[in-house]
Amino acid sequence: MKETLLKIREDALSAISAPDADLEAIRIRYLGKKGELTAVLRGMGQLTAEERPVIGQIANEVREAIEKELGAKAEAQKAEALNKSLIAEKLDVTVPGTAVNVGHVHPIARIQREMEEIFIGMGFDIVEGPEIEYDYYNFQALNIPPDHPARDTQDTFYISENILLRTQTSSVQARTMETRKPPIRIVSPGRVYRSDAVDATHSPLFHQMEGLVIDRGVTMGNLKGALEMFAQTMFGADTRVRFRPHHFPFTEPSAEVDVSCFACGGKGCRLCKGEGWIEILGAGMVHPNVLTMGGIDPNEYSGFAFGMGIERIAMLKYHIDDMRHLYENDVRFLKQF
Ligand code: 2U9
Repeated sequence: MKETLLKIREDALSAISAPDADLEAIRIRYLGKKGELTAVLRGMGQLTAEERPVIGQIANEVREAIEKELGAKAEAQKAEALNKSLIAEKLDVTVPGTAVNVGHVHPIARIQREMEEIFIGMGFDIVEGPEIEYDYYNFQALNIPPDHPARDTQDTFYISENILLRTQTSSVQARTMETRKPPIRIVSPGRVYRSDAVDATHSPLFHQMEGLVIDRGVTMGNLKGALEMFAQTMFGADTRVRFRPHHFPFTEPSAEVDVSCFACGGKGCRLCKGEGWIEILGAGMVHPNVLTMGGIDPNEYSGFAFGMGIERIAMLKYHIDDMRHLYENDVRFLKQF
C-alpha cells in the first residue's frame, strides 16, 4: 500500500509539473471522491491496527504534498497568465490617437456672432422676426408703396398677393416700432430672399444685419459714431469711415458707407481694387413717413438705420472671392475657419 501511495504521489507531482497541466482534472483524478488516493484510503479497513496509523500518515503526507503542489502550480499559472495578458494588451500611450473630425462654426455664423457682440457692446438688442412676411412690413411700412420702383430692384418671391419671403430684415424693425416705445436700439440679423441668379456676389438667399436707433435728438453724427465704432472693432482700430450720398426710400438723407481698406490702409490694392475704400453698408436717417407708420411722432423723435450683408463682411474679412463657397459646405473650405 505504501508503494501505491508513493506511486500516486510521484504520478500526481509529475502530472502537475507538466507545462499546461489541467490542475482541476489532476485534483479530481487523485484527490476527488472517486480519486486514486481516496480509493487507497477506502482499502485501509483491511490493514492491521499497527499498519493503519503508519499508512494513514503516509496518505496524509501524500495528500498534503499533492495539495501543496497544486496550490503552488495554480499560483504560477495565474502569474503566467497575467504576464501574458500584460504583454498582449500592452498599450503605448505615446502613440498618436486617431484624429476626430470636429465641426466648425460656419463663417457666416461666425461673422454674425461677431457683429452681434459688437452691437450688444454698444447697447443694442438683437431682435429676430419671421422670414415669411406680409408685404406691409417688408415694403409699405418702409415707405415703399405698391407701385414704387424700388420693388423692381429687389426681385421678390411672392407666396400670395400680400405674403412674401422677406427681402430685407427691415421688416423686423418695422414690427418692433409698433411694439416698443423709444428709446429703441436694435439690430436684426437673419436670412433674406431675393429672386437673383447665383454668381460670385449674388445668391437668392443671403444674410443681413440691419440696425435701428430711435430716440429724441438722434442725429447723423450718432449714426457716424456708431458705424465708426463698428468698423474699427470689426476691421481694426485704424479704420476710417466715409459716407457717400445715396437714396433709399426708408431713409432721408441716405448714404452708402465705405471703410478705408484694411488690407492696404487706403493706398490701393487688390482687395479694394485700387480704390483705397471698400463699400460695406447702407445707412441714413429714418424717413419721417416710416416713423409715422410705425406709430412714432417724427416731430418728437428721430432715428438712424443701417443695413449690411453678412456674406459681404465675411468675404471681405476672410478674403473669400466667391460667395458660392459659403453655401456649398465643402468641408475642405469650412475646415479653414
Ligand atoms: C426701418 C427703417 C429704415 C435699413 C437700411 C440699408 C440702408 C441698406 C442694404 C445693404 C446691403 C441691404 O444687404 S443689403 O442688400 N441695406 O443699404 N438698410 S438703411 O433701414 C431701415 C430699416 C428699418 C424701420
